Amino acid sequence: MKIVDAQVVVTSPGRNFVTLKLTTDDGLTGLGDATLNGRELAVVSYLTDHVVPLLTGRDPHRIEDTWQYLYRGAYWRRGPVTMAAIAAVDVALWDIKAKAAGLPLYQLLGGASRDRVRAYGHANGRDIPELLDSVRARLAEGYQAVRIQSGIPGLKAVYGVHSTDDDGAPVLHQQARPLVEDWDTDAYLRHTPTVFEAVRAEFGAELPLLHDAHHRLSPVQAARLGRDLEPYRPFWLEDCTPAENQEALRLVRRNTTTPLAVGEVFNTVHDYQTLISEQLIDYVRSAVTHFGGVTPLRKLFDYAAQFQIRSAVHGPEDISPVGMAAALHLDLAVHNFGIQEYSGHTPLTDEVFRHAYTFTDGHLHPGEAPGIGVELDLDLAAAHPYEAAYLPVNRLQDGTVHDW
Ligand code: GCO
Ligand code: MG
Repeated sequence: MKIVDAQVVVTSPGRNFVTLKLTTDDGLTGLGDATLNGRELAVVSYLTDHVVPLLTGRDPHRIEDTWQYLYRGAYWRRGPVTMAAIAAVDVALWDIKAKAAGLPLYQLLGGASRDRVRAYGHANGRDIPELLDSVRARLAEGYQAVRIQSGIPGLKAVYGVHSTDDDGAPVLHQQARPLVEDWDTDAYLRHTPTVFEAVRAEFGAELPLLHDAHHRLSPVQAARLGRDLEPYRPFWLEDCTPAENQEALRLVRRNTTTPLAVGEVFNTVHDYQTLISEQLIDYVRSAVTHFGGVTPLRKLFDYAAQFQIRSAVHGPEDISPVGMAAALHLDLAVHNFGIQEYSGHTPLTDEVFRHAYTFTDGHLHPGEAPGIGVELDLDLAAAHPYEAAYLPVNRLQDGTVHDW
């Protein structure tokens, strides 16, 4: 078999998605997600100008070889743009291989290690009562684990919470110029334990509660938050510090038993080396889409398993249904699965990307369709072209730029 065509598709059915579609001389097709939120066109160029010309004529079955060829062959390794491009090729090749075998991808990864995959959803509110309503809504949808994010008194717009303008109208996060959010770490550290206290008081001790600090804290601030949350038994504290400084997690780890989850901005196993080998974290959270695909993420999970660290594939709305499907096949197959982030996509997105995966009673399943189980409607995709959109930026109240 040979790859005869490679097409890069950009579509915006509500938000931008970049998809690679490979076609073989046998007429098989494979899809891979290459979406890098806010920097989409950089990956489009990487793929179109530098990867697609190398793909035609290659044997699609040689997944490991193609991965190494693109990773080592470029000399300039790693980084989100490179690894999103390689991920798209890798997933598209797995899709083709599984279709050629007539099997859902998880069967090629060793088969199912569980019957279904537990997901967590996002609950957020501008204040605690609004957050409690949001948790209620997630539970009504069937979720059995919830990430909680709350607005902070005195701050107008913070991560994970729908922002409002001065008249109280909602402000979109994705804008043609970055929205400026505001931040005050002391106010956040004071407020967050009260948020957990209120949610526990309303929903009891058993509901798994997660929280994302989105890389905003210093090591000592993160250690304090971890300690202050301990009475409420969080499922995890996510991205508490800017984790490219892996050593920072040592101080956090020494000072709290709150489980730690890290990795949505990581691209290779090297970003995790200290974190895993010193057992400084509990969950690895990279996305298939930003980590070079199924091939390296499977290796990461197997490495992490030796240290009792579990998987938690990053699954925000900016991972397309193609990236989500790939994640679910891995989730079902690996032994050390932890949890899967999932907040679903808009109905229009689900029409552009028709998928076999399902969400029932708070759990996902990748479905039994051969391959990853996603079909791309090219006409509908073309009817919703790219729209420039940036992620927000963050400033302290004196105007200093802070981690978003
Ligand atoms: C998460 C993430 C996302 C990121 C987003 C950036 O935990 O889901 O923090 O919300 O902010 O993926 O593009
Ligand atoms: Mg996060």
